[in-house]
Formats: sequence, structure tokens, C-alpha cells
Amino acid sequence: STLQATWLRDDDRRPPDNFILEVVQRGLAATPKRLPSWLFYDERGSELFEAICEQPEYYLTRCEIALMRAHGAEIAAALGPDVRLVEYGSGHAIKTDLLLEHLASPVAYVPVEISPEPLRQSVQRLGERFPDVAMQPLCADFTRALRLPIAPRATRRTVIYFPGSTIGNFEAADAAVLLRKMRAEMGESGGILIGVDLKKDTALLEAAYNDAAGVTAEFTLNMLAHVNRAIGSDFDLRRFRHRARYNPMAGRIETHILSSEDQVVRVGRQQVRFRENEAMQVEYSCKYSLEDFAALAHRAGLAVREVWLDPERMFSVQYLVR
Ligand code: AVI
Repeated sequence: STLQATWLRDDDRRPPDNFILEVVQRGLAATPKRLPSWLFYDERGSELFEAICEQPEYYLTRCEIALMRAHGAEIAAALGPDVRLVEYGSGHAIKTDLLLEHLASPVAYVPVEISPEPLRQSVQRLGERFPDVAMQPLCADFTRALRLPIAPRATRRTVIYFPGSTIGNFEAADAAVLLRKMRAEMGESGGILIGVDLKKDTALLEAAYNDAAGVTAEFTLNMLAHVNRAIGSDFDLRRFRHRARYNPMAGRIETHILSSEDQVVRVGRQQVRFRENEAMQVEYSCKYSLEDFAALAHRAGLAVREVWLDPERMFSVQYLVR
């Protein structure tokens, strides 16, 4: 195997330990209260997200996989030979096999993931399955400037792979900033292969974020358990609940944590009051039409070269170039 010893970890740029406390206190001081969605992803949160992907109502993963199966060869042809693939927020890299297996002579795979354990497992698995592809894992937060490992000499282009519609979790202005950062990282001849969820019937969208088994609700409330563990706050999960609704004007699912009663929560040295039914915003999942997304790409100095859709036209995978 060509599994390289490049186990890069941006320890020197790791946020200070009180970073989460500062973020939470700032979010709770805002009106309305809000917490950033990256706080979902502790170990339990990542497990719950994987369970969400298996819920019948959460069509995103199913449709994207069907799409990659149906169009893998065309997608690979668009990317061309000798690609270095950089995957943002790779997690367990469940869709990556479908891409690597079709690519002509892929040179290297660089999964960028903040959680070390899924990163280790995915390079182990993919390294065994694709022994000719150099595995260059990078343990880092993909929203920050990345120090990508040096590309092997045979690399013809760098393609950034960003599946799952994670771009939807960024508000438009932040999404444009992130796409611009990718544009710089992929270089002149590079590209971005990105999964983008599409606008559709409100009932289907809302069902996807309110599964009957309650996995999404558990995922949402786990944010409070994560915060409690990280900063010693005393959120009582039984006194809050999950709410996800589609806002058609903004074109996004808006997820809130609602306080079921009037209560006070200790956060660091502060006592924070929640009114009954007060809603704290924790996630946006933006949905795009093909035109909306082309306009966003344009704002970031990118053009949509190709779009692939699943048979039900629920989800898209798009190839962006300069
Ligand atoms: C990771 N991200 C694309 C998911 C989404 O659909 O916005 C996170 C998620 N939140 C609730 N369900 C899934």
C-alpha cells in the first residue's frame, strides 16, 4: 500500500480550550439565541448523523448514492485522469469508493476531517481497497486555510470533493467564502465536485428533518449534551425539544431547539434564562434550485461545468471549475 506517513495535524492552530465556552456564551447572548451547527458533531453526534442517513425519510444520502452509482463513469470522465482528490469533511468517506472506483488512474486521496478516528478508519479501508492511490489524511477543520500535502508529481489536477449537501449548512455569504477558499486550493486547472440538495415539496423536506424514529430530534438535542460535557453547563435535555421547519422565503430548513418551559441554565459563571417556547437557532440546511446554485458559484468566481441528477431529481452533484 502507498499509505503515506503524512498524518498532518494542525495542533498548532487548534482553538484554545475555552473556545467552546466563548462561542456558547456569545451565541446565548444574541437575540434570538443561536449556537453554531458544528457543535452537533462530537462522537455521539457523528454516530447519530450516520443513523439519520439511514432513515427512510432522509432521502439525501440515498439519492446521492443512487446518483453516483448511475453516473459514476460520466463523473469520472468529466474529472479526467491523474486526479488528486481532496475530500472536505470526509467522515467515514462512504461515497468516496463510488468515485475512486471510476476515476482513471487517481493519484492521491486527501481526506480532510476534524475527527481523528473516522479519518484513521477511512484511510485504512480505502488504502486497502485502492493500493495504488497515495493516502494523505489531513486532520483539520476544512473551513480554515488548509496546508495540503505536496501533490505527487503525476497529479494533473486537484479536485475538491464535497458531497452530502454540507454546503447547505452555510448561509449564502459564508457558502460563497467557502467556495472561494476551495477555488484557491484547487488551483488554476482544478475543480470542485459538490453535492447540492434541491428545492422540493415542503412535506418531503420537513419529513427528512423530522424522521418518525426521532433520530434527528436526538441528534439536535445531543448538541446540548456535547456542550454540557465540553464546558460543564447544566442544560437538562428533558426540558428542551427539537423543531425543524422549512422557510420557503429563505429556501432552507431551519432547525431550532425549543425550551419546553421557563428555566435558567448555568453556563460558565452566567445564568441564562430561557422563556417557555423560546427558540434557539442551531442549523440551516439551505436548498437550491439549479439557477440559485449557479448564481452562488458565480459569486465565488466559479462556473458550473456539469450537473447530474438522481432519477427523481431530488438531489444534484455538480462539477464546478474556474
Ligand atoms: C450534514 N448536513 C448536510 C445535514 C443536513 O441535512 O443539513 C445535517 C443534518 N441535520 C439534520 N439532519 C441532517
